Amino acid sequence: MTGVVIKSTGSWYEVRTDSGATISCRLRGVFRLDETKDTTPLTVGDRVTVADTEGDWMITEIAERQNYIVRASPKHKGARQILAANMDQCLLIVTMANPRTSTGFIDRFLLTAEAYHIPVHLVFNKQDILDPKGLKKQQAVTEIYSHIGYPVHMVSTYTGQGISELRDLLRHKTTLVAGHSGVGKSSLLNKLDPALDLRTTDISQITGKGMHTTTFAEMHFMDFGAAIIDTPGVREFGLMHFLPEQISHYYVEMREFIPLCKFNNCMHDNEPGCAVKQAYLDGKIAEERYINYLTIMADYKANYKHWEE
Ligand SMILES: Nc1nc2c(ncn2[C@@H]2O[C@H](COP(=O)(O)OP(=O)(O)O)[C@@H](O)[C@H]2O)c(=O)[nH]1
Ligand SMILES: [Mg+2]
Ligand SMILES: [Zn+2]
Repeated sequence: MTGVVIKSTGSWYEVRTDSGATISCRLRGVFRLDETKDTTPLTVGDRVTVADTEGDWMITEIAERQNYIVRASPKHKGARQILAANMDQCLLIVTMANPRTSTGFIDRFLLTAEAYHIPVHLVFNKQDILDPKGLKKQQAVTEIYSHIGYPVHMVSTYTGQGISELRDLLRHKTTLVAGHSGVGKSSLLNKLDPALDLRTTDISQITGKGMHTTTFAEMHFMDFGAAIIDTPGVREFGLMHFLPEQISHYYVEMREFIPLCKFNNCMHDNEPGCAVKQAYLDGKIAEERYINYLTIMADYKANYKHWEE
């Protein structure tokens, strides 16, 4: 029988079979001996084959992944944790207020998703609380992203704005839902399908750092025919395994200019003859995106040696 891993708690895995049953499985011992630096050989979204062995369900085969996302393992230095696999797309939920998502966070997320070949839609939640100033800021931010090809959606789980369009976007697909704590991910999923009944956290109790109400990634099936992966830990998502000079290639609007730089190892900072910086100076690359790029670069430069350990 085949199915998909919908939850992993370490030694047990919940698998939803293709016939729609949910079963608890163990992983056959041999898979634990793998030579990668992954902390777990199996992740939510993995396609598996299961067999009934002496009354226990065993996972006997893992299909090759179409794609996956990783983060640095919070527990084991130098190891990586695969957060999810086999996604068709990703929804990054952001808010312009209460809490405000920074474009720096959005840009880090987008470049990582580019590297893993996962299309991203930006969902701006909490439309109901934006004052005129907030709306103006949102207008500026959404223009930056839609201009470079990322679809943007304005929604409110309170008023229902944009919810039916989101259902159309998710139907018949597997979608990773990401975003900081407090932006309304759980509320949004409940709004899309109230039967999910996920726990939400009152905004006044959200303290910021280290605040996660979801401990393990989990796949949910919605009544209108959508599979959703809800995952914690996007704060650290993807901050590894890239070399600083790769980053600009994952900045979609920089790609056309990179080959025009004078030096082929150009980092697009202060090198002479840099076509990317020139594009920014000419207004062809948004200032906020370029500034964030420099910050992200500096960060990677400071850290990448550590990832190679
Ligand atoms: N004003 C407003 N608040 C929202 C909206 N969606 C969610 N919230 C609130 O935001 C807080 C965090 O929601 P939650 O779904 O737990 O966020 P999560 O941490 O991303 O899963 C809760 O207090 C929700 O009631 C919205 O569309 N508008
Ligand atoms: Mg939540
Ligand atoms: Zn350059």
